[in-house]
Amino acid sequence: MSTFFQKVPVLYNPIHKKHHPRYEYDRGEQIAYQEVPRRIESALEALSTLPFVDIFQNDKLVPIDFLCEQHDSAMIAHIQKISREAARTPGEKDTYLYPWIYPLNARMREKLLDSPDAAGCFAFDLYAPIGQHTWEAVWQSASLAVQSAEMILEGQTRLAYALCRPPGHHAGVRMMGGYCYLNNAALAAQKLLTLGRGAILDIDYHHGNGTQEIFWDRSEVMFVSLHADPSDEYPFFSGFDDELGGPQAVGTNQNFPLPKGCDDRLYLNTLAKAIEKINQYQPHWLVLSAGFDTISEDPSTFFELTPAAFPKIGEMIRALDIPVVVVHEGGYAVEQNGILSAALLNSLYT
Ligand code: SP5
Ligand code: ZN
Repeated sequence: MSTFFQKVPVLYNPIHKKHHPRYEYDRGEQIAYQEVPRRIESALEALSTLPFVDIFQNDKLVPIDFLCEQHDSAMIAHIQKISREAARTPGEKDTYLYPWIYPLNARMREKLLDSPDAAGCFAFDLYAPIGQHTWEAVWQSASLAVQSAEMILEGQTRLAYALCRPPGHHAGVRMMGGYCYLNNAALAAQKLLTLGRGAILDIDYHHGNGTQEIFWDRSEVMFVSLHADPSDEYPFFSGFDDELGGPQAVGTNQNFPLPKGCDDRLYLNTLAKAIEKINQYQPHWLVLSAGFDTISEDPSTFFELTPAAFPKIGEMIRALDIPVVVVHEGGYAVEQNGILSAALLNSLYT
């Protein structure tokens, strides 16, 4: 093995900056879009200062066919089509098309897909608008996760970090929302299945409903998530502790809902239980859906974690002693993305 790869690869591509919607809607009120480019630039800067890190600008794009193994091809075609449509929209040059009509059954969708206002097809909320550069950003974001997995398959490293933006864990087989379009973690996991069974651990504040859906009835991937209790937090419809997997995969889905106000102590005690579940499953690899919106400073969430929790989270995951792909998810206290991702990666490595 070349000395080149003894460092930890951090995969990045600047195309994400071209995807920057201006607005989101907080119970109908227009506010600034929270999922901003600076989040990933902050993480890039902080990770660059770690002595064991090599930044790779990845330009490879994963084949569309590979994306279609986890996502409905109609949704992939839809994101591409609406991006092209946004580019052609007259008026302001950087238009984002937002859901208007939500089709709730197949017939509604079929008709709406052919309409001039199809942006709501596949959307479950208003958080995933599509602009002229959204498709290229989304495709590259997914590609960063898959290429990170590929580096592990090639034996170049046992730890890699994908600086994905847009994030992915709310995106399902045929649904988008929560700033997510394609499920980066699920796509990395699909690649890693070459090594045998594996686990996805999701530490974002919000339940990874998309990832859960994709692996719901697949026993070869265990999905374990710690998140705010969906009975009073987004996404509200999934993330309850009785969601254990489909008939072919009972027990390979494990949710750990936590109350608002959750502190380091409760969080780390719960993480120990989650990691015990993963250990019992005996996975050959782990994808970590790394969200940083659990921190007390986060403007849109209600946990009370301190930065000191993150090195502990990393140590506990490192003890699994399996290859890890870290996939960047949420985190809206913008500069905390740098501080916390560096603390996490440092503890996963050291
Ligand atoms: C990937 C990810 O973390 N997605 C989260 C999407 C849901 N965000 C909902 C935020 C609602 C809170 N409104 C912001 C209030 C600003 N003070
Ligand atoms: Zn989140």
